[in-house]
Amino acid sequence: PQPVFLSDYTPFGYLVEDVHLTFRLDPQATRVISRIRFRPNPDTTDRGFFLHGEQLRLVTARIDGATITPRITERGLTCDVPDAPFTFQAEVEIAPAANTALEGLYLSNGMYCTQCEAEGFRKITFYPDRPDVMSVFTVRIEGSEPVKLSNGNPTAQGDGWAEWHDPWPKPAYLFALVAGDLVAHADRFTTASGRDVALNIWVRPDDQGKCAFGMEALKRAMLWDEKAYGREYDLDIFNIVAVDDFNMGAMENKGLNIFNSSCVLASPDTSTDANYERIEAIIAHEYFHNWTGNRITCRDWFQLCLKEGLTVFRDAQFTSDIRSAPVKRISDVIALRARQFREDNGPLAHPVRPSSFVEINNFYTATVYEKGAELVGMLKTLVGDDAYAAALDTYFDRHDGQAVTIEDWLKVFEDVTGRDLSQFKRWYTDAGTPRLRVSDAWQDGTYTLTFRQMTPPTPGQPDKAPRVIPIAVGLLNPNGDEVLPTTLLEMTEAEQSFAFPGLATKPVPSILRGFSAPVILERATDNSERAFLLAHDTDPFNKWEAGRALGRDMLMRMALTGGDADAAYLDALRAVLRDDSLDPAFRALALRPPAQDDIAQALHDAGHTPDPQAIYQAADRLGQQMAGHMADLLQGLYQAMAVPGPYSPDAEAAGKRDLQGLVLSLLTRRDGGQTARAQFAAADNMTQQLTALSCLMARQLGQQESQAFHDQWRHDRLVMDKWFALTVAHARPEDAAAGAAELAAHPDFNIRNPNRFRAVFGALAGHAAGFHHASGQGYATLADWLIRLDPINPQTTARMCAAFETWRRYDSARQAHARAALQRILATDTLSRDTTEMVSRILD
Ligand code: B3K
Ligand code: ZN
Repeated sequence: PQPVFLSDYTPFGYLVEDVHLTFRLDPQATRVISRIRFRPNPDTTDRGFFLHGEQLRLVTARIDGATITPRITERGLTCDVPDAPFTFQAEVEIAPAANTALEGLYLSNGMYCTQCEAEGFRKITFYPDRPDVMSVFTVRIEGSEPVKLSNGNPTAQGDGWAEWHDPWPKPAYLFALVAGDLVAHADRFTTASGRDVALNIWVRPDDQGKCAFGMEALKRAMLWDEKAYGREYDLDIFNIVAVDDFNMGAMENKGLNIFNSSCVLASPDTSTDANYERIEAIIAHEYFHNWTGNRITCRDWFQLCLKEGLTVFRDAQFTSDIRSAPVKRISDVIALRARQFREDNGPLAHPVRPSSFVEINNFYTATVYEKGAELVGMLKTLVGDDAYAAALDTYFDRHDGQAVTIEDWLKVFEDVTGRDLSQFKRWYTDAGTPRLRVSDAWQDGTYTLTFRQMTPPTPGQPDKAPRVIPIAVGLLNPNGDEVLPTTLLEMTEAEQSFAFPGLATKPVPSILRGFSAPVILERATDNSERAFLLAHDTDPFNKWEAGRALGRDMLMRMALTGGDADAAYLDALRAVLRDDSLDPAFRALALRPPAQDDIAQALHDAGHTPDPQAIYQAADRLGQQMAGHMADLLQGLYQAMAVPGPYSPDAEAAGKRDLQGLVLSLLTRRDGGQTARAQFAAADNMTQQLTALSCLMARQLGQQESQAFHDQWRHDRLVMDKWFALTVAHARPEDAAAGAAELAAHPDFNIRNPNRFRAVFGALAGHAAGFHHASGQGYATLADWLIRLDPINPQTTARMCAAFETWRRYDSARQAHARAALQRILATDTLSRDTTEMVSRILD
């Protein structure tokens, strides 16, 4: 398959005045009747007329009423058109029931729904399916389903039909249709300017009791966007629909957001604290897209980060505002390192704005989303809060209703601040995580920090020029007092020094506070300085980071030598654990050691070949030694973190339960599972039930509880996903692959449901010692199942191939197993374009 290049962009030769669509719903043979008014685009002289269309059976096509016989290929349709405004009409037939790829119009549990981003609309009808073609849609749905929804406002309905009109011009990727036997959890919201908006969360009747939290989250998000960004909602109705079979989390279709049911349905007895927080964030994220994505959209798919990076940044601000800002920042950096740094350091590395792709669905990545959000955060840090606010106001004013580029975005900041952002733009165009090496000097009362930046080569980009890096720094006196509060250093050279004169004693530096740039900080430092920062840093992120670095280096050493944990480290953790002035959620983050995959990456970066089994054992030893070192504190803390009263998912209660769960995992290493069993039996909420089960299973003590859990929840799909995932996650390394394969034979396993597939095989991929087991069984088993899934659902298959992206870190025997598995996937007959691209890049 041929790649598409950013540099080849040309506008479409025609503008679309408006679109009328009629759907006659039928599982095997839905008719889609379109009437599209085109006129020549004055901005171009290119008059080639091509409409995308895939897997469509054309029944009739007309231009200005006259039947035509267009030329049709696998990718779309061409025909001769007048050099003047004209109307194109088509009737096509599609088969939603046969659509297992979950892209276009498909059926999920008898309910019709759509997913069009990025290029799914072309599986619904012939259309210029590109984001820079924006138009006004009117939709008529005919069918016996009691509820029929589309974008915009409802305009008319009768027996067996409903009509919708969306007044806001939009690209086809934001089109949506839903029809089924649904019930609404309804509410209302009045916007700042007094618009009364009807809000609905549509679900299957059984799920009606799981909507209240999502609705509250939606209203919080609507209010927040008015206050923080001055953005109001712009239709009379906002609908959310929960769908069980969905390739990702959710989709921001105009006025009709469609959600994976796991990202909207919540109840105390079936959802964990983490689920609640994620639901709140995703509802906010999709809602925020109404302005950053929908009103202002992307000119082409290379600009995906324009909407995704900005919207992730906005949802993170929202979560920080309504929960704990330091906890949110720390959690986001943990995720960034685990997913984006890993991606940036392997064969799938690509710029935040890629310059070519084969299948755009393969670029909905941690780099585009999470690193994209970091770039927005760095811009804000560099220009300051007020200029950021002014720039966003200008962006909304200047580009409302347009499909724009990263150049347009940066130009807004340049115009508002007078800054030249050409060097900053490298963050968008150059892949790779910069390494920032720091050294210091102390002379005559002046402390000097010297930084060197270096970005390693990434696929297609051997050499990297220096970037502008905002480095937030503070200085502490050896007694713990802050002598320099957080100060921003702006690094622009490959190597640069910053002097701090007039100090009485040599300070201790706290560098990259708040993680002010997505870089890897390299600094030769000793553990006593880290322990000092863990105890004294006033910046919560760097306080956590100091402990993290200690834990990482120690685990690396333990994995390499088979040795024990440092007593000094255990003492430092003990001090954090008992420090009641610290937020319990922060304490839990500080006590949780780095993930095994992070240790593997760190060992690889340090020039070692990581041994997943040795890392697994080191992590286990550390847990055992932590439990021993803190044994006398555990029962007391376990009791102290109990949250009285009925369950509430608020941040404070969730933080206590998180710390309590961590304490329980240590306690379970000492009391044979007694406390965990009691908690499992008494739990009145999923967080505590699942935590208890997880603690037991981690010690291979939970067979009975696992069975009881299974029997209790076997009729709840979302809870069963947790059970499937936990069963694999807690398998012994040597059993993980076989365990996953065995679960795939469970009567409730369903390869067509992405949540269930991810529960089992995502958990295998996430089981570092199991997936990378020396036998090669982890690789072989995942390959077996990806080969099976590919013809059913290429998107989810391709995404899960990223499990293999770290294969070159390991020893030659493991590499041979991984290569064989990857080559076996690639050799599969009629492998999808999506998976072909991913596996080829990984093997390259
Ligand atoms: N924009 C969608 C993602 C679409 C993914 C297409 N493969 C959800 C989001 O980012 O909000
Ligand atoms: Zn998004």
